[in-house]
Amino acid sequence: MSDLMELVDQLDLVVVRADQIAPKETIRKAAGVAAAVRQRWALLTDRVVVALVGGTGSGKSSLLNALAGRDIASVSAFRPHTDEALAWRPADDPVLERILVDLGIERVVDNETMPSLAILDLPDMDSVVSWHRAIVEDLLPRVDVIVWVTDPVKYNDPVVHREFLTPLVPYEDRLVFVLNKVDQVSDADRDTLMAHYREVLERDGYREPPVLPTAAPSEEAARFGIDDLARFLTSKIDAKRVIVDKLALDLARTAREMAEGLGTWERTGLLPEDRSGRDLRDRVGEHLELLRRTADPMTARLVSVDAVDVDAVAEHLTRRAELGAALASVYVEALRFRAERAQGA
Ligand SMILES: Nc1nc2c(ncn2[C@@H]2O[C@H](COP(=O)(O)OP(=O)(O)OP(=O)(O)O)[C@@H](O)[C@H]2O)c(=O)[nH]1
Ligand SMILES: [Mg+2]
Repeated sequence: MSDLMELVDQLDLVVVRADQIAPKETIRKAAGVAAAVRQRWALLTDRVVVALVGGTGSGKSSLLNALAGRDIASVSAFRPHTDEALAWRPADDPVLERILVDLGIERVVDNETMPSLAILDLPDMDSVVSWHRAIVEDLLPRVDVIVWVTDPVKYNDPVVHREFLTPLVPYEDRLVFVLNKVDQVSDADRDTLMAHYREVLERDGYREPPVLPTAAPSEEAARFGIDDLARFLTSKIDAKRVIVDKLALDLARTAREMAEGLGTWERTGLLPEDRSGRDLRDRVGEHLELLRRTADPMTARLVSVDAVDVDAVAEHLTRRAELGAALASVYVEALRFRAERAQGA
């Protein structure tokens, strides 16, 4: 199972070689993903980090309290409320402790009932408070599983589906959908809403999305579906499979984005492996000559014979194309790795 780490090594190599070729921000981002994949892979056990994510007031903190069976997260009728991530996690678990440190989570409460899970209560993802949103945007790509919490009023919000849920479709195995506050609707309406929510998610692109109804109000007697949610999280999630699949997809997407940023994703006539077999240096020279003849006076001056070092341009393009080829290989191999594992190979 070391193939994925070989791909991380390849991405790291590209990152090192991309200096002066790719924009600094692209390099920084790819290096960050490579490091995160390596870190999570090194701590691959049956431990899972699950995050409660959703709009303000959907009941994330209330759900965490209901799962814990005691008040560990602050709940409020005022919006937005939670302003820092809180982890409910087993004490004395060095693996989870390390993962939470890597995620930068400082507030923790002991979980005595779910030995393999750390459940995070996060601030709202649609916040008017910019740093709430920043916290969620930072953690969302890095946690293992996302419990997407919504309620009977907001589950069909087109902005949320467009901006948050549709882009997460490739990661569908990491997502569980919770329709909270179902105590506010009749049993018949609950079934209709659940069916409609599934339909909306399928329209987004999700295949068979798991949707669970819950009620987590402050009165314990009125709670509903909490045991089912706990059972789903503890027994329906195949930790290693979900995590490895996510890491492979992280790598593939990063490689592709970087190649697109370099302009090598779609082939240009200036790639060294051009079918004509002619020397790249000649082709660069011809390209510049064409520009000189056809360009407006300003551009023509920029590519004048004296100003352009054809060898340097050819070398730059060669290096760029080599990086592009390496990135394409990381992309293809990461997806192949993913597909083979999905088939149980
Ligand atoms: N009736 C009912 N009320 C709920 C339920 N879940 C939460 N609430 C209430 O909804 C309000 C918001 O709950 P919170 O748990 O603070 O919501 P949150 O998603 O953590 O909100 P932020 O921290 O602002 O993102 C509180 O007044 C809760 O008591 C539920 O299932 N049913
Ligand atoms: Mg909250």
